[in-house]
Amino acid sequence: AADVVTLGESMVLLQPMSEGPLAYAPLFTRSLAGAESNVAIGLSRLGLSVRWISRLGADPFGDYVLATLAGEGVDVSLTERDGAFPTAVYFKEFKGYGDPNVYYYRKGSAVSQWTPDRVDRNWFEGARHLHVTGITPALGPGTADTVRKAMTVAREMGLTVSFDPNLRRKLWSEEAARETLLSLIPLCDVFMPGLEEAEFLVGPMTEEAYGAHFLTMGVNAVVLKLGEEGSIGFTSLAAVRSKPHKVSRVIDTVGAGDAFAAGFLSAWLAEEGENDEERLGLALARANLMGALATQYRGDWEGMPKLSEVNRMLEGGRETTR
Ligand code: KDG
Repeated sequence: AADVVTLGESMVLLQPMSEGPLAYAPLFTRSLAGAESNVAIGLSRLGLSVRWISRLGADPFGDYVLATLAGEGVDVSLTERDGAFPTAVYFKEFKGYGDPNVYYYRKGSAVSQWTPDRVDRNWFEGARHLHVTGITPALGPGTADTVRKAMTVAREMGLTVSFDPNLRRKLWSEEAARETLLSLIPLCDVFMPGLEEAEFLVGPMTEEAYGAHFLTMGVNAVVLKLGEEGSIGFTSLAAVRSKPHKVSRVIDTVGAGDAFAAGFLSAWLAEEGENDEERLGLALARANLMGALATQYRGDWEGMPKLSEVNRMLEGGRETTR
């Protein structure tokens, strides 16, 4: 049985080998992207058993996505193939400064066809936790209700649920994003927005006020990601601020939030019996480290560490390299 279930769309990622306008990029490397599968890989490397639920085209790119995730030890056995709709594709454009631009080719993808009647109790059988993000609800006419149903069924079956709003402005209008994301918050136990996402959802507030606001929406833990400033977590009993893990240079921030989520959830689930302050502190420290390490590589997930590396780094140990 899986410890954690996650569901969402994964895409084939094509990254130019050179910086500069995508229009003139002649050569690409191929990899895998997708917020939820990034979390799945991160958790798997940290030693949890993870099931990833999705839909893929019955095409070679779908084969590639499945093979890559299976190779990372993620259970892909409940993912459906669809002969009528393709696996999605996505490009990054590196400008040489700041975050990359992204271009999605995912309208009409297999996941965009998801409808709530596909949600199956088998997905959650034997699992403890479901992780979802605000990307899936933006992908098609039935996908928001699919996520809503998945969260509801998972909770009925006794799983806890985490929700990362993962606002992707290229996928939907501001109004639709705000309304839908807000409506999903009361269905989760752990809500993990970035500071900008919190502001987008409920307007400008102090960090403490965001914590209090989302707790009153029915969430048990609020985890606010502060980027280079680290993170801060809130429950009704504790508020814990955690220092960032410093890195000397940032290569690519895409995927950092997913690594953060994997780090947080792995420790949060492991420390279930602990008091809130201790539990938040351990989970945030691991989350900050994972998020920082993910910025050191161009790909979303390739740089995610294994549990032994995480433990060594958190304990300040040295790495034997030769
Ligand atoms: O969080 C990283 C994701 O943004 C990336 O992997 C692609 O899933 C993706 C998306 O929809 O942006």
